[in-house]
Amino acid sequence: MPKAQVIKMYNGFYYLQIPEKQELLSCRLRGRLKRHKGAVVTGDYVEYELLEDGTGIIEKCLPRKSMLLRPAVANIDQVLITFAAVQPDLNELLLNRFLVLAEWSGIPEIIICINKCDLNQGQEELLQAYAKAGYRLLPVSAKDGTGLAELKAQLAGRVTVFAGPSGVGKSSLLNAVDGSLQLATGKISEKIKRGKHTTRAACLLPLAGGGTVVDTPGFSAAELENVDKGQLAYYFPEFRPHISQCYYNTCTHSHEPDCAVKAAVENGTVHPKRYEAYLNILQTINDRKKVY
Ligand SMILES: Nc1nc2c(ncn2[C@@H]2O[C@H](COP(=O)(O)OP(=O)(O)OP(=O)(O)O)[C@@H](O)[C@H]2O)c(=O)[nH]1
Ligand SMILES: [Mg+2]
Ligand SMILES: [Zn+2]
Repeated sequence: MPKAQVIKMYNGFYYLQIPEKQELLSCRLRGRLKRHKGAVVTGDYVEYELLEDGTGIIEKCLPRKSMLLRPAVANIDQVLITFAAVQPDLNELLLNRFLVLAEWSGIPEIIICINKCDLNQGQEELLQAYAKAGYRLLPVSAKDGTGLAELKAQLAGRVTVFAGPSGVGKSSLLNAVDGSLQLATGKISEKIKRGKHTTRAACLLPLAGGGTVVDTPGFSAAELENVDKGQLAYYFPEFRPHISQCYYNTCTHSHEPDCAVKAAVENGTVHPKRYEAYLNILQTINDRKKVY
């Protein structure tokens, strides 16, 4: 059976890139694959059959190298968590939640990209907590070109997902990196100061300079329904060296005495903002447990 990669999925259709063909092949899923959500997502390699009407049917999903849940994209090397310095304002709780989601997914490389630096360059102090946690920060501007050379170098030879809220400039950045992409972009709403969800589906795009990028629709929430509260601390990479030093091996690093994570916050090894984000997310997980 022939194999191909899912470049895009939209409205129940899956679009495959067929080697040597320009046009994408639009496919449906075989019935048994429809039964569980996420059986096939953008980025998956699949086996398919060609039908007489020129469309295809996906029979099987091949094993994945990696999988990001939101946006749902498989077989990626890195995720660029993209926010804007302003317009829309940087939402740090959402940033932290998204970092947890990416860590939980086991994406090998997680980078924080801050766009619209032409409008505000005073974000460095605010972002120190994340640099201290070990994340690479990329300040860029699709408008004046700041940081685009670094961004290009980071994208070369890899498969990268651009993820982040609507209106932060994911599509604009991709257009700035490779002018041949010509992705649609949309203005920020004057009234609600948010993006207008211009990009509607995650789509794999080959870059002129080598590498593949995935432009994705903006999101305004990061659901952590699969994150186990006992594992949460591991998704804060700078907490990891301390976790085994806590007195209780079931320590949740919140109210317990002799907690090595809290000690690391007190002695300045862990940034207090990240610890607060941890407590906040732990609380939402606890509340969720009570509901069910
Ligand atoms: N000043 C400034 N504006 C920018 C920059 N990058 C993008 N914009 C503007 O921000 C708005 C939103 O850009 P998009 O690229 O559509 O944002 P997006 O993240 O793709 O949004 P969705 O597709 O809705 O998720 C547009 O009006 C862009 O012109 C930048 O670096 N500086
Ligand atoms: Mg977009
Ligand atoms: Zn602890």
